Amino acid sequence: MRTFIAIEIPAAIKTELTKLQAELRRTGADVGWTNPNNIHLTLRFLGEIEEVRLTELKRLCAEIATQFQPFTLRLKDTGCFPNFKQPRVLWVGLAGEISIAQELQQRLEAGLTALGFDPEDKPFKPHLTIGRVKSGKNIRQLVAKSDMYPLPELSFAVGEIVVLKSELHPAGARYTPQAKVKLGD
Ligand code: 2AM
Repeated sequence: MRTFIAIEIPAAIKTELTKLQAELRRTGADVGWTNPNNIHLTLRFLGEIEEVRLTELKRLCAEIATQFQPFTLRLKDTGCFPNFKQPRVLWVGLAGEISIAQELQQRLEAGLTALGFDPEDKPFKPHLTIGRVKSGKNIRQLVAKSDMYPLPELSFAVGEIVVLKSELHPAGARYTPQAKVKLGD
């Protein structure tokens, strides 16, 4: 089962990101836009795991969730991976109590390693992926418009973490929550 651990974002934020996507679409760039309902903050991508491991994964998330109180994040800026010259992934960055998200991610990482999962080799870069660039068509316009876009600094409360199953379909990914654990419980 393809699995990851994430923070879900509220509908008001998705609405704002949909407006950003609509604006960037107008550049005519060749981008696979993330379905706004699928936009989330990934804390840890696990890839394929055996379904039996889900129980220990849920237990770990529940245990770590007790160590945190709800916190606040806000939309910050737009950007892309790996760089502006060759954008592949378009994202919206986050600010606010980001150090708490980082701490949460680090404790998850330590717990996952203790459970025998392979360590993550990439540094944690908190972001919301809004689209994936498919070709070089109109990328200059895309990057310029994304850079100039007046993104409102909307805040949202983070109150839980979610274990999600990811199924890849030609029409797009389908993410199904397997467990939701509230912070502070
Ligand atoms: P992304 O937001 O940067 O695309 C589900 O696929 C989630 O896990 C996505 O949010 C994706 O990040 C993240 N993820 C991290 N590493 C991944 C990988 N190697 N393959 C697929 N998704 C990955």
